[in-house]
Amino acid sequence: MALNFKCAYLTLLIIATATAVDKNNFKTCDQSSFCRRLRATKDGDNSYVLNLDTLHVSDNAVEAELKNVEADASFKFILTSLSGSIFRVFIDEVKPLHPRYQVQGALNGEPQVAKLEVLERTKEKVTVRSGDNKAVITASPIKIEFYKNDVLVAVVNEKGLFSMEHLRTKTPEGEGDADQQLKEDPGAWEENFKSHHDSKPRGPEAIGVDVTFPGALRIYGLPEHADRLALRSTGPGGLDPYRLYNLDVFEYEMDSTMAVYGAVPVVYAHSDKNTVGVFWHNAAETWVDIGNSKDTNVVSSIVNLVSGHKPENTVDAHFMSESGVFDLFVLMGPTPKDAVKQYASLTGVAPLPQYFTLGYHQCRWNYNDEDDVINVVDNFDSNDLPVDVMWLDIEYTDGKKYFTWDPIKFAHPNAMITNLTSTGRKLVVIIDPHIKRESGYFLHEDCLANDYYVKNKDGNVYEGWCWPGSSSYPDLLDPKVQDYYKALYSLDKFKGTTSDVNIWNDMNEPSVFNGPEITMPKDCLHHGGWEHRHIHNIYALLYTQITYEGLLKRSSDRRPFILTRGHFAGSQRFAAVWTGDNAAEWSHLQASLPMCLSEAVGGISFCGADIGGFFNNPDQELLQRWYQTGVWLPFYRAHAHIDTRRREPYLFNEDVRTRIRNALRLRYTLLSLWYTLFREHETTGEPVIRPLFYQYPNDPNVVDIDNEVLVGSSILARPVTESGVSSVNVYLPGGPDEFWYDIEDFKQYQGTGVTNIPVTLDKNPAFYRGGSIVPRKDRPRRASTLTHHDPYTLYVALDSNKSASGTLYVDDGESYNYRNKKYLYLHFEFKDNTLTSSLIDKTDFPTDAWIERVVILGPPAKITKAKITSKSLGSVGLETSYDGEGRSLTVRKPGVNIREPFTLKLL
Ligand code: NBV
Repeated sequence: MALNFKCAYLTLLIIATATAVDKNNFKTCDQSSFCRRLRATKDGDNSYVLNLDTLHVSDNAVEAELKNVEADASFKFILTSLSGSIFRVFIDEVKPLHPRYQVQGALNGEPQVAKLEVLERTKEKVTVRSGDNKAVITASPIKIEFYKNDVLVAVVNEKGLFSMEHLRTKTPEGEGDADQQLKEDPGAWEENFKSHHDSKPRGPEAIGVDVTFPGALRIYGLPEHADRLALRSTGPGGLDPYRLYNLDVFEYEMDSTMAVYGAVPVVYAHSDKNTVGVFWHNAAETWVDIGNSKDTNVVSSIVNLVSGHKPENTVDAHFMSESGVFDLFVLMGPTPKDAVKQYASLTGVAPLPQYFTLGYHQCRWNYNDEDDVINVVDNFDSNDLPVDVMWLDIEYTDGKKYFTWDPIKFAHPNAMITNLTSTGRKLVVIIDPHIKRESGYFLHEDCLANDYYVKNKDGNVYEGWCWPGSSSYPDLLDPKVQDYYKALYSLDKFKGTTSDVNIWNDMNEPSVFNGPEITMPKDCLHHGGWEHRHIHNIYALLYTQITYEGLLKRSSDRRPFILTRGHFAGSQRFAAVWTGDNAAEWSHLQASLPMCLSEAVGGISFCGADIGGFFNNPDQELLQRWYQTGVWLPFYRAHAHIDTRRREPYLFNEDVRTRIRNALRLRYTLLSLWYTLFREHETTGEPVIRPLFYQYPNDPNVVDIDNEVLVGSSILARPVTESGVSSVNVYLPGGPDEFWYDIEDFKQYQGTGVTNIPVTLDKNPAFYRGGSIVPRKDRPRRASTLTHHDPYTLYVALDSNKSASGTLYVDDGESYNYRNKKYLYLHFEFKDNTLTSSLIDKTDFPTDAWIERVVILGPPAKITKAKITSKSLGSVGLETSYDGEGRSLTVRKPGVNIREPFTLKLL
């Protein structure tokens, strides 16, 4: 056993220091029997027919029997109208041999239904309407067309790729089975991959369907992939389908459709006229083929160019899952904002995080001991580098036994934490799901004694290899396990911790070093008799939900902070995500933007990438650029592999240190903007960071741009992610009337497209949008927790009408008091040379924070002074001054507490 463990560990270290993914460890579609089968379905080859004689209409839904006429299998079809412009199509077998799995936990409660009426009904078709949405259901073969304002926007099963393999009993040689493909597929009833055997006790049970989006130019979504934001065309002979199967992929490769740690099965098909989304609610292994007519019609586009005829572009997605019921949501848009909000209405939003979580996080595998942790913070302080959070990776534990501390290196966790928190900092520690099978380890003993572990196919406790050696895994589907596990976070159980300790959930795909594709065998068994294959993609979701509820139980008035690697639709309700084990390479820095933008439209705004790159050592240029780029992603954490050189920013020469300090300071000046955006995300579902297509949906030129990121709607950043460049092209959207102001020198640009911006190592282009008001805290501090009473500077970036508006959200930054109206939500408006501040909600929050400056960009000419009027100040004259080039006008010391509504007039 010990020898085995050593071997596994050594293999892992070898893999861990390799430079490229070992593709042999992971399946291609061709190596997966169900993907092969469904992908081979021929267009139009469809034997599924709705029996409209059985149609039943209710206030919100239509139901009918669906038949596979070749196989004589019966299904129940339900189309429901949901509030907020969403349709749901649900199909299950009428009398399945075994129940088919319906996903738990991704939806944020049962969706609200909406009224639906039948407009027309014939033998072949039923047309239903809900608001300005229409669905036309054709019976033979089944097809559903979706119309927004009478424009066709999506068709389910246009190509006839719908397939739902009904559960069946195995007969010798597939005798009597009408499905030829199944008869011929050697992997249908059991399957091998490398040395792994999948016993498939229920046999084939795959489902698939195509959705076509007429008129769409691009399709986005399906995080997580290390790929561009706009999904590329895949197909037999070309790229493998985008794969959604949470996997621990070492040194994942760029520009790839391979699965990595997370799986969010939502897509948005977008054109400059319309956006429509599809959420494929399925927790099993899923592959999605993408088609875009722009990639396939090369010949016809040449012909069309000559003839002057421009056919409509079309994209399509072919969803293929190994098991489960058919449960598909159509998000009717019509704008990206609508569709993303519709998705949020189904799967939920991220609750407002604690303020400090938006500051800078310092991590490494590993900080060696308690002194190391404290020294790092001291060094940050003595170098004037802000940091909010220190992180501990797996080596803090006693022999990789989670919920314990190394008795020598971390013998006094309480003292260490007190030391840390006395400087305003927090701690995050890692907790992984694999449990060391060591007698005497309380967690293992409890799980064994209470039958809490996942079982193998024979019903015995499943054993796999992970960091601690031989390990077993909690069966998260079992409510008893959930309760038990939640309680582990209480302060009397997880000794040495305090309410200032937050949690990092890693390896929760789950990662199993000796398992098929480094994960759990699909025929492992969970509570309720479900096989792992049915629930694989929600294991991480359940794990973080338990952590979240555990932390809430532990400290009921602190908003939990959790970082998770594995994730699924709905994970945003519990945790932030990061892009896992990236590498210190420029391509990985570049990928951090599309990867997080894709997560953001997939509902998961709180995303970041390891600053510096996890594997290998970044050179100084890359490291600096990474710190500068990370400023613009919601989660800002540096992290490094155990084999890398130490790279805390204070270890570099003064030039490098200064640039990193400037990046960190810039981030800290903008924390109130990030915080306001997170609050607005919680109330509206709008993503905190946004791709250009989201904010400028009518501009067809932005559909492929994914090296720029919008922070809310007010800042556009185009980080420098290339080495050795002296200028970068920035696409500034919005047209000639949209102004953009460089955030450093306030130079004004028009939104007329590509602009070349000179850069140095100190410069990372970012712009305020004219028309926005951005509140900042410009006084440098050591940690965000020390800034609560600091004054604000309002940056008022004027649009072409010389007006602007913005918001600011303020509360105590940590508790739930904000849910009892203890907050301030302010609206700022500038027009007719007057800035006003008012409360949006009738709430209050005591604060000493005041406004120390107003900086107006693109200011009116000839202003000589200003006057502020408020209840407590009365009317007070203020000094103003233009900067040298007249790009900005500063109003000094308005001095008003932000709680107070005021009017500030330029004179
Ligand atoms: O816990 C060690 C690492 C962690 O530092 C990293 O961030 C995770 O993504 N963990 C993976 C385990 C294995 C890394 C090779």
